Amino acid sequence: MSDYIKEIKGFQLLDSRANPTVACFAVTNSGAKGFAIVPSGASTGIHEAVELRDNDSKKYFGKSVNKAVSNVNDIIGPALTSQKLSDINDIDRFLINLDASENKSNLGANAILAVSLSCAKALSNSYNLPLYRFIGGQNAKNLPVPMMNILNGGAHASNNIDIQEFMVVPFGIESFAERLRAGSEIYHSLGIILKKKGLLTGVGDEGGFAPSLDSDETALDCIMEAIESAGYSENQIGIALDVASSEWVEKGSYTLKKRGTVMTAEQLCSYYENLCNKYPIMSIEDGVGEDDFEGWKLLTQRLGDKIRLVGDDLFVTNTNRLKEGIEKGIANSILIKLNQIGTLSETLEVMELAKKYGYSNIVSHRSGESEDTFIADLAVGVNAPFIKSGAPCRSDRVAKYNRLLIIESEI
Ligand code: 2PG
Ligand code: MG
Repeated sequence: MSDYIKEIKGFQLLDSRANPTVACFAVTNSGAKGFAIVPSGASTGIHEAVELRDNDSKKYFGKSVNKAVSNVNDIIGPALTSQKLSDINDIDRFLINLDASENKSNLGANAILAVSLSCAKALSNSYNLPLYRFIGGQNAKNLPVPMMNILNGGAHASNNIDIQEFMVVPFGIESFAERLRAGSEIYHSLGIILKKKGLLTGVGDEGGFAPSLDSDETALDCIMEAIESAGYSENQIGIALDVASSEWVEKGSYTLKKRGTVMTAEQLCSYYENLCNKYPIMSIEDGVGEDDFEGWKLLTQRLGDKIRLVGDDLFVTNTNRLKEGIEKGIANSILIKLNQIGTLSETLEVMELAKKYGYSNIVSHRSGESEDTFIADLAVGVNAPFIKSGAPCRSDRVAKYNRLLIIESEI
């Protein structure tokens, strides 16, 4: 008889922002173990699966997750282990049915995901397989190109920059190790440049520098200078932006809060077109708001055949949302975040759908992270072309990149 999940134990741990998060330890009948810590977002999409928080203002400013942890220990654990399940798809289906809500609001997507991921790891250990092989079998062979967020703004930093993420993308470099080296050298060069200009080199939530600057375009100028001074060219390094514009939506238009600029979707599209003409931008994420389908149509018409238009808050790793997007012909790439949907199987399902319709999959961390490296194996398991895991700085971000270095040496 194949191995099955015998034991589940949930914990409340801390994430990289000193906020509580759910972790889970799973053990199989043969004694194979798996452990997972779930991440948490700051600029979350309104259509994401529900992250259960206690809202008890006396603890962790309302952010404790004791209820989600007790859902793991008192409800999910006893129910799941009595089933003796040995297949991750069956486990995830069981979890979805046990919760029985549309958006995992009963048990909490954080509780469910901790169980799903720890069970996947325990089962892969039981088969003696690296996680990426457990996920992708013999097909898993490509290392992703990292999108490294070296300058932080928006909801991830307390500077005056409205765009949330400025990422360098070493698309023209062969190995993962050399891509990471490029990211690290550009990151250090940027630090030196900012220091020379008398600017602050403290970092934001994802490890990128978080200086206050004259304009968001000045951030791009500094990054271009850093790429050049580190000795790289536009044939090797592109730029990706996550503008996270759902954060700007206000009364039918967009207010870039930090500078107080108000724009329509049409003006935003022109703004991006100008940026694309001036800088080697290869990708823009959440260029317009999560429910602004007209804006998305316009953006896709104007830039869809030139660069990647990535739906994060737009698609929230949800098959139904992606289907709707495909029907409407909007965007051409999808950001993949396990905790937006809440199980591994549903995440793999949406990635399969994206692949089928020519949307690129970009596996992503959250701004609140931990030492958990699941997304590195996920990216390799499905041969995702890109992974976004912050700057090559701070252990919560670097852990994923280091895991990819190890996988590269194995493959
Ligand atoms: C994003 C993410 C990760 P958050 O918007 O893409 O970079 O941020 O986890 O805060 O939603
Ligand atoms: Mg985003």
